[in-house]
Order: sequence, then C-alpha cells, then structure tokens
Amino acid sequence: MIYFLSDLHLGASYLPRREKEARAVRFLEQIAADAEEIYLLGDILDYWYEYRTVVPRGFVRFFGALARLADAGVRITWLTGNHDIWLFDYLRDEIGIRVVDGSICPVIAGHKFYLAHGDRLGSEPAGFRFIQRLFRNKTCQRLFASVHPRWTVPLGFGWSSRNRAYSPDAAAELTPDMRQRILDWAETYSREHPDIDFILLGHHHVALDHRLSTGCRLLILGEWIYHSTYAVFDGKNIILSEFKV
Ligand SMILES: [Mn+2]
Repeated sequence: MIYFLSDLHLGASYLPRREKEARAVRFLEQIAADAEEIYLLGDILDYWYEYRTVVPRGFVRFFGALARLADAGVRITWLTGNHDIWLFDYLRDEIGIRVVDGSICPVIAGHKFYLAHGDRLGSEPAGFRFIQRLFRNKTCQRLFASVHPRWTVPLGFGWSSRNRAYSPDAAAELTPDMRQRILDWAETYSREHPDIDFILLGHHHVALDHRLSTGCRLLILGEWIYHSTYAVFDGKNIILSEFKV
C-alpha cells in the first residue's frame, strides 16, 4: 500500500502538541503492517529550520516512528510545504527520507501521479509568492541561519501559528472562489499532461476527491488539525480515508 498525507502542522502553538504527535505516531505504527511507500505532502511540521550542526527541539517520537518505518524498508518521500520549507539534509542523513522541494511525478504500479504540496500552483496572491521566493533564497537563508536560534526559532513558530486558533469543532472549508481556481488549474494541468492519472495536493486543508473532465482524479489530502485524513493507493484504486484511532 502507498500512503499519502499532508498538513499535520506538528508543533503548532494552537494545537495540543503531545496529542497530535501521538496520533501521527499511532497512524505510522498502524500502517507499518502494509506500507511499502509513504509520501508526506508538506506542512508536516508547522515550523522547522535546521542548521548545519543544530536542529530545533521536539518531534522526537514522530521522527522515531518514521525512522522505524525507514529501517523496515518503507520508502519515505517528504515534499516540503510552505511551513516546513527548511528541511535540508538532516532527515535524509539521519532517517533516509527523500526530501524534495517542489513537485514530482512518480509512476506507481503503472499509474502516473502528480504530487505537490499545492502552494505554488500559480494562483496564489503576489505577496505570498514573494515571501515564498524570499524564504527559498540561499542568501536570505544564510543570513537567517547566522542569527542565533534563541531568537529565530520562537519567531518562526510564532509566525507559522499566526492568525490561527484551534477549535476542535471547526471545519476547514475552501471558499467557492478558491475551489474553482484549484479545479481550473487541475483541468488545465490534466489536459496538458494526459498521462497523469492522479493529481494529489495538500495545503488547502480540505479533503476533496474530484474526477476531472479528462478522467484524471484530483485528490486534496485534507489535514490533521481537525480531521486526520490520508489517501491510500493499493495499486489499482486510491481512496481518501480518515484515521480515527
Ligand atoms: Mn501549506
């Protein structure tokens, strides 16, 4: 089985930290029975910045669960999102995770996938795009990394959690306008790439399974803030599901 999930936002100050990490670990332990491959589609961590010799505190049990899977031979790919941009080589070297900045198109059991976090499809506001470019700029990264983490790590966590409040009853929703923009993008992409069978995205915090006019399916993976949704592919079919344990 191939598993896809995104937007856990682990470490977010508005989330019950231990509880959310424990749930992610239970999920990884459960899928260990049949997982061949796992794709993490970004924003798994709410904030992360690794230095050449130093990493932030936390996420020990989550990283441990990933490490156990990797050691058991499960291939893990982590596409960075707009919150966990600054994963560099630490998890690659320590755990064996393939970390990718951008989109990939793997062929799995004869089916071609387009996988991306979904924050860089072209329909984002100009301000957001500018900041994302700045965040990925090597010089800016070097400058940022030269400031003592005593200041930058709290700043990073604060920035990542801004304008969010956690309420267990709230449901994530896309505005009709946003939904239409994503569907339009997917229709165009699918027409231009007729070999793609499945488009999988994160980022939008809604679970969506939509068949495009080309026959290609668009799945948005949801989130682990209110629900705990993921997609699983058995080689023929892919379904969106919710982890409830
Ligand atoms: Mn995102």
